[in-house]
Amino acid sequence: MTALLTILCIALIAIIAIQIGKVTELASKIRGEEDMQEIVNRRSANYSLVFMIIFLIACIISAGYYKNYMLGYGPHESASAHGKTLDSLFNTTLFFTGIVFFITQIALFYYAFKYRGVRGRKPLYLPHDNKLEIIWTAIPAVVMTFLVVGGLDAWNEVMADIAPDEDHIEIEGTGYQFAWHLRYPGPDGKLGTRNFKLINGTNPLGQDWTDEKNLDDLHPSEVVLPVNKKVRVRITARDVLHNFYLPHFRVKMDAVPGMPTYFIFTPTKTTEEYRQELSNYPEYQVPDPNDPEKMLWETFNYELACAELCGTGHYSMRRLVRIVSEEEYKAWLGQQQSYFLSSIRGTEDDPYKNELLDIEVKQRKLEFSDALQKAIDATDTKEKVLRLNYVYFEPGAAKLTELSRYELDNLAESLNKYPNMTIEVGGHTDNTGDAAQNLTLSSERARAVKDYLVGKGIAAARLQAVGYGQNQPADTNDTEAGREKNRRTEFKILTQ
Ligand SMILES: [Cu+2]
Repeated sequence: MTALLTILCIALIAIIAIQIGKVTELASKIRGEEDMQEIVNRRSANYSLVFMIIFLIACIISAGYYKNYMLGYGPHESASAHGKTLDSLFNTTLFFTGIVFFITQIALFYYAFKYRGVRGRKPLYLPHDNKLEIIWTAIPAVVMTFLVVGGLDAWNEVMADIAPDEDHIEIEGTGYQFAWHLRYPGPDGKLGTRNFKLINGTNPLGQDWTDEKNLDDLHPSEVVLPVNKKVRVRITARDVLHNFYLPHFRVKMDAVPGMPTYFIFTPTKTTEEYRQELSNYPEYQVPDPNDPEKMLWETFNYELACAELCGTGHYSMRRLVRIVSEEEYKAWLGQQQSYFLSSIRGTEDDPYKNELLDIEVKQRKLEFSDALQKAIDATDTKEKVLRLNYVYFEPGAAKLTELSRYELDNLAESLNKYPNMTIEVGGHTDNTGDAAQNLTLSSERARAVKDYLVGKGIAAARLQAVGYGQNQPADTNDTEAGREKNRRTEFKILTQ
């Protein structure tokens, strides 16, 4: 409807213009050509002055009207430390170019008015004027020098790399058609090496799994960063040119295939703080069209975009960015799974198939002490029984596998930590084979665990070894998964 009305208005204006033209033509025939020309000139000159005034006023009003939507003003002051420098640089430039803008617009229209065609007036021909040339070369040159020097200074400050030993987090963003693949270092704080030749369906970044630094790296789906902490973003691309753009932080850097770039910034406002800031402005106290239950300020999120038109799916490169407190960041980081452990471990790309990795040892240790703490705190005797998840035996024998020692060492350590604790080690089998043999095997296996612990210096009196055979299944014996659950070694806390 609006479009139709607009078209109708334009058509009407065109018709009016044509009619005026016709009337003018007719009038000129009656009054004489020259008289008429002068009247037209004066009228056009007046119109252009009116146009200039309306135009300049509209410029000022629209700037005021849209101020709170624009980056750099109102609630959109930079959310990063360096962003303030860039914003003030921008405002300085805007100040000088604004002055020039108004002077040139006013001069342009004023002179068009002043020197309109008047009968008998001779044009002045000005071939060259040294004074004028000097003025309009020297003034811009001086202003430009200040702007460029100031700009260079700001550039050097913003682009300075991390100093050695400076506290920071390093993350990585890799652009591809059409998303960002993010990578965070794991607990070691270091990103592992990459090699483009290793990129395949399961290794999207070409991480070299023989580099231990890669094993704990995370591939999160959103950018989460702690407030007031320096972040160095490594920026790479896998196919075409992309651009890593965080508008609210004034971070923008090309992602170039084959040429890693970087950007360093310090977020200074959490997402929540930014929302609170927005809530002070009436422009954001309106319902969000996408979620009418909430106000616009409540649904605000920082975002990562691609600022390079990189193909048809370019728009889908948007990612959410959350800035949180240090504690929230640590909690979030703790929930993220290492990409190697969750997607590569145990597959044919895993170069460590028959070893236990340091990170796994640490992870299992934590898992064990968490479970033990729960059992110690529990009042129900059923909850005092813990399964030794990583204790295995050679098939049909009571010989512990090599990798079982890690879990047993955790148990031995805990027994040392709680000197009054006594436990019963229980061996269990599934129901395949002879029941009597199963009972013997489970007793021998429980015994093997006890012997191992005694070997680690735990007093034998604190340990009882009992074989339960197939008599206490934990699950059904009808499925392979159930039987696997039934073949187990447990320990029960007797006293603590
Ligand atoms: Cu892109």
